[in-house]
Amino acid sequence: MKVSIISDTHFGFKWGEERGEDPFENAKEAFERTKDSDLIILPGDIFDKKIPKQEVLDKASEVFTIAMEGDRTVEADRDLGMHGEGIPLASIHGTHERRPRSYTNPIELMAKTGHLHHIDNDCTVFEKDGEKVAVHGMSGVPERYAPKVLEKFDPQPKEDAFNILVIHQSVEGFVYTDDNHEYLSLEDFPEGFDLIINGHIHWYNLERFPGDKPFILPGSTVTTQMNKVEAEKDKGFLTLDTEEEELDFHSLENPRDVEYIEIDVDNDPWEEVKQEAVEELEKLASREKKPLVNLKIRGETEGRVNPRELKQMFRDRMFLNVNSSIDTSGVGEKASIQERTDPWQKGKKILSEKIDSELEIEQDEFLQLLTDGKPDEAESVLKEAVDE
Ligand SMILES: [Mn+2]
Repeated sequence: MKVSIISDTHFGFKWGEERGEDPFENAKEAFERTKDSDLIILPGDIFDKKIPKQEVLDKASEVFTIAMEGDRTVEADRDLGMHGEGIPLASIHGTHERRPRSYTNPIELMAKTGHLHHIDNDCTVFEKDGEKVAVHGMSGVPERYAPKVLEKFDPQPKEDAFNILVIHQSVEGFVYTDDNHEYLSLEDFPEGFDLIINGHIHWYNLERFPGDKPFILPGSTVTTQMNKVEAEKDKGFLTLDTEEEELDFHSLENPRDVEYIEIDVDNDPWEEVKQEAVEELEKLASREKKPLVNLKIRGETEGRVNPRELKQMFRDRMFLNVNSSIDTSGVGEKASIQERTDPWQKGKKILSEKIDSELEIEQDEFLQLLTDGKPDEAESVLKEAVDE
C-alpha cells in the first residue's frame, strides 16, 4: 500500500500577514504530489489555532479536497461517515488543535463535515487487495500526561497488518532542551509496531527506520520557528511503501528559505559589525520568496547593536530576526521569555503552583473553562479530580 504522511501544515499560521499563504501553498504542493496514495496520514497540527478563522477553514477544505478528488482504493474496517470519497485522510489532532473535552476541535469539525477521518485513541484498519494497514492514533496531550494516556490507550498491533502508531508529543532525545518537563521516551512505546510516526517536531528524521523502535519524525511542511535545526533541514512530506518497507522524504520544491548567520565579535565597533552583517545579508537578499533570516551576533560590540537599522535596510527583501544577546537555538530559553510575557502561561504557572500536585486535573481545560466564563463546569472538573 502506498501511504503518504503530511504533518504540521499549520493552516492559519501568520494568517493576515505576508507569510499567511505559506502553509496553504506548501500543503497544496504536498497534497498534489501524493495524489497517487492509497492513504494519507496527518499527524496533527494541521491547523495552527484551536479556533481557526472561517477563512482558514475554508482554505483548508480546499486543500483536503485535492485528496478527496483522488481514487478510493482502500476499504476501512469502520464507517468513515461523510468522508466517503477519495484518498482517506487519517488524522489525529495535535497540541495546537487540542481543546477541552466538551469543546469541538477543528479536526473533529473537519471529520464531521467529511473532510477527513479522525482517529483519537483508537485504530482504523485499511485494506487493499488483502493487504492491511492498521493506523493507531493518539492525539496530542499536555506532555506530562502523555505517558499515562499512552499507557491507558495501550495500543496493540493487529495481526496480519502493517501497524502504524501516530502520535503528537515531545519525546526524550528529540526535543531541544530539558526544561524539567516529563516527556515520553522511546521505552514507553509498545513493541511490535512497524512504524511510529510523531508529528509536533518540525524537522524530519528517518534515522530509526527500520529498527526495533522504528520511530520517525516527518517534520512540518512550513517553517514556524527560526531555529538552527529547522533551518538546516528541508521541509517536505513522506511516502511509505508498506510492502517494500520503504520510507522516503520528499523536499518541497519552492518553500521559503531559512538562513542562519552567526557573526563573532570581540568588542568591535558597531559600525564595523554592521558592515560585516550587511555583506552577509546581501548574499541572501535576492530570492524569489523573501527568506527568513536569523542573524546572531555573538560577543560584545563597542557601541550599541542596532537591529532596527538592519531590519529597515532589508525589510523588502527578507524577514530578518537579529539576535545579539539571547541564544534562540534553544527553545527552553524562548519558553522562559514567553513565560514572563504570556498571561496564559503565567496563569497556568500560578494555577499549577496553587493546585495540590497530587490532583490530576487538566489545567488547560480548567483554565479554558474559567476564561470562557464557565465556572460551574470548571468546578465540576475540580470536583471530579478531588473525588478520584
Ligand atoms: Mn506543530
